[in-house]
Amino acid sequence: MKKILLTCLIFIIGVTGQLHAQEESEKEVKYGQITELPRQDDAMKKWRSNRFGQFIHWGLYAIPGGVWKGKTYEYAAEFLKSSAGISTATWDSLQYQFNPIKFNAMAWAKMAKAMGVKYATITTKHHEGFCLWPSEYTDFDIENTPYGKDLLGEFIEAYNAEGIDVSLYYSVLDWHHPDWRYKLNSEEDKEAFERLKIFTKNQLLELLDRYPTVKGLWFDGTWDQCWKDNGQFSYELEKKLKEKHPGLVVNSRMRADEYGSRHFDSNGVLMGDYESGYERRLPNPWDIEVTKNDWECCMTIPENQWGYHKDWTLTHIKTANELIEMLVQCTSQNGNFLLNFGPTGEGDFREEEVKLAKEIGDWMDDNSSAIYNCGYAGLKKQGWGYFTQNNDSETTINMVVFNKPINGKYRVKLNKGSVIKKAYLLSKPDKALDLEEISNGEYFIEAKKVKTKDPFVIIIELENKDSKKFHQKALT
Ligand code: FHN
Repeated sequence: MKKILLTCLIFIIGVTGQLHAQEESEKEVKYGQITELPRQDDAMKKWRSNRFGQFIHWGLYAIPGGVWKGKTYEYAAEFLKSSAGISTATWDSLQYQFNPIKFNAMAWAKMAKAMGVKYATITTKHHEGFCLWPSEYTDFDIENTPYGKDLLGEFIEAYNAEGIDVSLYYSVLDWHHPDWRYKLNSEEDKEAFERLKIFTKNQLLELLDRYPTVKGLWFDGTWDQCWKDNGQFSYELEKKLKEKHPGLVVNSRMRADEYGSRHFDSNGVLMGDYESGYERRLPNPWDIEVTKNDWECCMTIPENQWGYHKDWTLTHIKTANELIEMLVQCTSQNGNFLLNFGPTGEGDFREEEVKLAKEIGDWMDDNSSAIYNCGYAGLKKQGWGYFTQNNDSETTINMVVFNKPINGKYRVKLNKGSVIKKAYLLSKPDKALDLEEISNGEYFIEAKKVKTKDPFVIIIELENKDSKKFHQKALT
């Protein structure tokens, strides 16, 4: 009897201690998450079903393209101003050279459509501070260039005409603006930054006023202490923007809470509407935790070039199949894939980008049913590739294959109780593949005669409703 009492006492002390520790670690966060996640409104469901987007980094940095006074700087071309130690006055004078005579918004939009993207995110203003739209809050904008016209408006109209949603990238960090401060070390700094905050808010409201069809805002340049010290401001700004533009989708980079915690608040709660920390990297493909939130990976084709760089021989250039695998992995883990293109100063794309867009588009033509409106299938990833599942189906599962097993037999471990009715190649729906049941819900699917050297899709149709919902609240 004494032993039981002692055990109970130890248990109670342990649990109380844990609860106390948890309460201790939980902070009171006033300026954290605004919208309960995952959002289930139509705008977010459309964002989620899009899966594949085109990122466009375009600004004055496209003119020198990583080369200054005959010297090539290997770092990211949009950072040439700092890489080459160029004065703001000299850099800003590039504005008077910006005349992208080859820019054809409709041609860009048709290339994007053929590639298979459902959305595009374009830099309205990168860190240099130059605005691709005629802003009433600065002369450092497209209106004061030889081009002169509303380039951003042309882009949005052309992409929307092709059925592609447009989101706007906006850098809070602004090298041009005299009131930008990295840290607020003095009263003067604080007064200056208050002016910068008003400027930022005015420009964002201006963008939403001018371009009512945009679907989202993609914030960047929010890593400095000045912004981290302004959690209440970014909280109230997100609320204001969302009140003004119902359905607006905002990335997690916009926010810091009142303790300076970014992306996730000080209690680990995601801010914004989706996590946008996966930049030029992907999660572990076996990671299930990541499937619980909406998220997006933004990716460059070279190792680290967002803006146009004249020399692409400096690093590895990703192949179409590498990029397709990243898109499929994102989809398999409930994420979106935003692939970056850096147009030249004249307004066209380098031939490598055009070629990749075509190759990816050719694959999407045959296989996009495993991408659009698809997500995590609630199944453990296997060595041959990735499972995806259409959010509107519980009995059809996609297997996107990147690694053919030497015996031509694909092991699939479904949820207990799942029974395969039939399996077939997406490219040959009338030819059922041989099945061998290994155990409850585990099978070999035999596909020995697949000749293609590209990734391909096997479709599994189940007898019964799939039980993926047991794993997680579906993000549909
Ligand atoms: O410094 C920028 C960079 O130029 C690029 O815009 C990327 C895109 O995610 N964001 C910043 C680096 O994190």
